[in-house]
Amino acid sequence: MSKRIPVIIDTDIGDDIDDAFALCLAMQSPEIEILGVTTVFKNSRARAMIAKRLLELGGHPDIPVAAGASIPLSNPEMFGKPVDFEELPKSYRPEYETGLYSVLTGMELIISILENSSEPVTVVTLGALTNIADVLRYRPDLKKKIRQINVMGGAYYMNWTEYNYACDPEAADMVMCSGLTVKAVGIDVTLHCVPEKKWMLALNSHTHPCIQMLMEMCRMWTKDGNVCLHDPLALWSVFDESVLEFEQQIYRVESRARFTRGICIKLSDHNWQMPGRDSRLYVAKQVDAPAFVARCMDRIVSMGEMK
Ligand SMILES: [Ca+2]
Repeated sequence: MSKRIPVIIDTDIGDDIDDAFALCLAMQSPEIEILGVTTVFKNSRARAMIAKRLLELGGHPDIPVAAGASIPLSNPEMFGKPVDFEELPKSYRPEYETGLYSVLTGMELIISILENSSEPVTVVTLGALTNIADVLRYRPDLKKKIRQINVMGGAYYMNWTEYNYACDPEAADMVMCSGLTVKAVGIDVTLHCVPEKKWMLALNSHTHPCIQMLMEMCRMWTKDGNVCLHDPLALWSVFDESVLEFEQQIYRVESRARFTRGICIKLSDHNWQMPGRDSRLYVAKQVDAPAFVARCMDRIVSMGEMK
């Protein structure tokens, strides 16, 4: 098989369950090599513990995990309310503590991986973009070591302030303006990616310890068992764009307004006179949700099977 794509996964695992699904999908995807996992937003230490435990149970104790920025660049409140940056994630349990995560910060781990990689690395962001913005601020010379950034974040075709961008609008805007190739899947497409009940039943009766932890986390997050595969779609887009239609556009993330901090504004239109063809931002316009959900869930339920 062809060479694997080196990736760093930056995640706010521990609240919405889709990050844990994305990590399981990553472990089940031979197209990629996970060089490291970093965590972001609010209690990033607890998030690192969760990620480390899930990777261990999935058979990858060797993948380094580092706790990244808990606090955004400049965002003391979200949706008009203050944020408790030390709050534990909803699907955290003390049993997940292994103590084996990296002594480096998230930013340091990303820098170290980029410095030591012989080829450009793909960064996949599944939460606020604070860690990546910090890397770009402190080590702009390492841009050349980033192949592209695959982002779950934003809403591009509907009027909605998406959560990851609302967590840290300044960081999201910095990544948009970085000049790096950014492939963004927004919530307007990921909302369509809901697994049918048969997949959840298969996971509920699964015997693999990693899947059992995934479902334990799932029950702590949602009472009704509803899951939406936002983050797994961003991960999937790293190695297979056939289920997506991307559009080259210019967007900026609003950071100065009172009610719309974190909202995406399209600038590649006739008013702003910025042609999208000059942009290196590609936003997902369509997804073949049935095809993606089936392929993604098939990989996750196959965990532990002999290949
Ligand atoms: Ca996430």
